[in-house]
Amino acid sequence: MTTINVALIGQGFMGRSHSNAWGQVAKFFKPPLTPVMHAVFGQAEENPQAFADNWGWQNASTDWQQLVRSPEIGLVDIVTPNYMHAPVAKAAIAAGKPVSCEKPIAGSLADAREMVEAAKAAKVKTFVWFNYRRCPAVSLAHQLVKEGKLGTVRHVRAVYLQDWADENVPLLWRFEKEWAGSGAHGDLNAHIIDMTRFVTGQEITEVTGAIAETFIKERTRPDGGGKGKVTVDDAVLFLARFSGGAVASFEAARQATGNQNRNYFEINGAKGALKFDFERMNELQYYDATLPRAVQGWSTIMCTHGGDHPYVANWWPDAHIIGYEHGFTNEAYDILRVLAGQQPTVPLPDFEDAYQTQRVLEAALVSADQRRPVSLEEVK
Ligand code: NAI
Ligand code: SOE
Repeated sequence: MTTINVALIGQGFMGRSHSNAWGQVAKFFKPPLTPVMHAVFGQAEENPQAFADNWGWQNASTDWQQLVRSPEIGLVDIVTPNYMHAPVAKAAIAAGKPVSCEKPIAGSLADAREMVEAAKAAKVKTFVWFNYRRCPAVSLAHQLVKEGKLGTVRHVRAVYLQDWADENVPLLWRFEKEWAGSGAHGDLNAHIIDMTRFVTGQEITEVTGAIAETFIKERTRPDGGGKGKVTVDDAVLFLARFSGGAVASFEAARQATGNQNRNYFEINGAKGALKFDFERMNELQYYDATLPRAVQGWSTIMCTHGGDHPYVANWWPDAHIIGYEHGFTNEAYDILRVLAGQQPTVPLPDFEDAYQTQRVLEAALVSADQRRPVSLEEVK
């Protein structure tokens, strides 16, 4: 059996979801490489040994620099705050290791560019955890557009709305530019930019009309050191054009009361339309406009049939639905396939691909700041 030793860098929310994925993947899939949960990094005060014991990591470390250089490690998996993605990735790449990194690829466009260049120069494989591509319903949407079921795509409408960030939430790293790069924008718009690029198979060529707002300007420091300034957005909205001629709107928000995790897109083409809402993640809505008008209407596809829908054959029987964590396990499977020289089940974003999403994020910030349309050609 061929194995690969994984080092996980970080042990927060994504540390838990990735630990679950690496632990589950070989039980449900037959990956060409079997991951060994070799070591996890955490800060000393987080007690990495307890995390390792709970999740099945063989070793715990408080020194990520040493860990990513260790000759025993075959894949470095990064789940730290955004501004740590670049230093960890570059150190791992310098040591010749493949890297899988959480989204957004980096806190800034400059960091993202350096990561892409380092990976190209070292010829190492890279991956970015845009996990929602691996919801079977989103994978199916990608396939339907590719098969031409929508015809020419004319409208793309995407929102990622959450409501967790009221005044009582402390000044987490997510609210500081130094750590996060941006707020709801890099956190949530990154996902819907990636998903709509993936589903349409097109690139965004222009961003215009962007608005960024920070509603809650100060928050209590988690260490009890009084109030600190919020230096990122709470909400960013923008309009865009896709390379195939479609017009698009995007909205990310953290205080959109009533929307707990509404990751939603709607795509309207000349021959049909699609709707996806993560809060009903096993379903894809499809409208076939080639049917006689008398019988046209939205149909709800339960994306749980192993014969037709990606990944689900490895999970449960029809309509025994899957959840949030399965997207990560599906992604771990595809990472292992690519590392073994095989094709992923559906396209898997690498650093270069995630850099294109980062360019769109950057274009929207420039548009909001300078109140003007921004061509993606300007954003290198
Ligand atoms: P978190 O705050 O829960 O955990 C971050 C971890 O990074 C900490 O537990 C710690 O181990 C490490 N860390 C934090 N500060 C550090 C420092 N100063 N030095 C060294 N290590 C440090 O964050 P979360 O939610 O796990 O986010 C991590 C990354 O995953 C972010 O890039 C975020 O955007 C991404 N993310 C992606 C999601 C997805 O749906 N794909 C969902 C949630 C987060
Ligand atoms: C918090 O806003 C968060 O966990 C994001 O960081 C993720 O990327 C998103 O998928 C869910 O919400």
